Amino acid sequence: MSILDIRVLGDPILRQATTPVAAVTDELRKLVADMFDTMHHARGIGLAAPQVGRSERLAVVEVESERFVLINPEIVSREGRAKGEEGCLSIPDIYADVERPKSVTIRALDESFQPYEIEATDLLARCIQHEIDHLDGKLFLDYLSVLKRTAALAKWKIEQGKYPGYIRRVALETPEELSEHDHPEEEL
Ligand code: K1U
Ligand code: ZN
Repeated sequence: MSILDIRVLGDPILRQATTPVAAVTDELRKLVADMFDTMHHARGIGLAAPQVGRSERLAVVEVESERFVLINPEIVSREGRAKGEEGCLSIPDIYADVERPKSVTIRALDESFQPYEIEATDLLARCIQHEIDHLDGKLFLDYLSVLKRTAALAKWKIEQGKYPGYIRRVALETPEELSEHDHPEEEL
């Protein structure tokens, strides 16, 4: 198992579109396992390939012990609207409410390259949409009002000094540093 470094806001890879996965190889299977390990270690509920410096259209999600490997995912339908708090492992310590569809149906391939479809709601739907956004070079900050985005970027300007080269070495973060990310002092 390997804990991968996480790219943070400012790394151009987070703004680039990804490339569809053509086949599942042993290397891809190892990447998926490492992404789950990295997500667990960083105490996240999702992680997309660009966040670990990769350009494949691939993400992992685990919400309430339900885990999904999303290869080449697409949203096929959306329903309702809901506001909820979001954070991002690539923008540590910044949290904000984001409005998105409450439920989505998605189609993707699993780790065995088998197609599946799921209908997700609430936090699972939010997390899946957040991860698919990563695969399209989009971040949750893009949904904020100019005022809230400006406040978030001002806070990030201070925070980003902790991440030289836009790299967050989660494997080296202390338990105290990891739990600091879990407790937002204030939401934007
Ligand atoms: O992709 C990522 O950056 C992971 C991100 C996923 C996510 C969290 C919350 C809403 C939508 C998507 C995280 O796991 S951030 C850390 C986290 O566990 C969390 C933060 C706020 C609310 C709930 C969970
Ligand atoms: Zn994110």
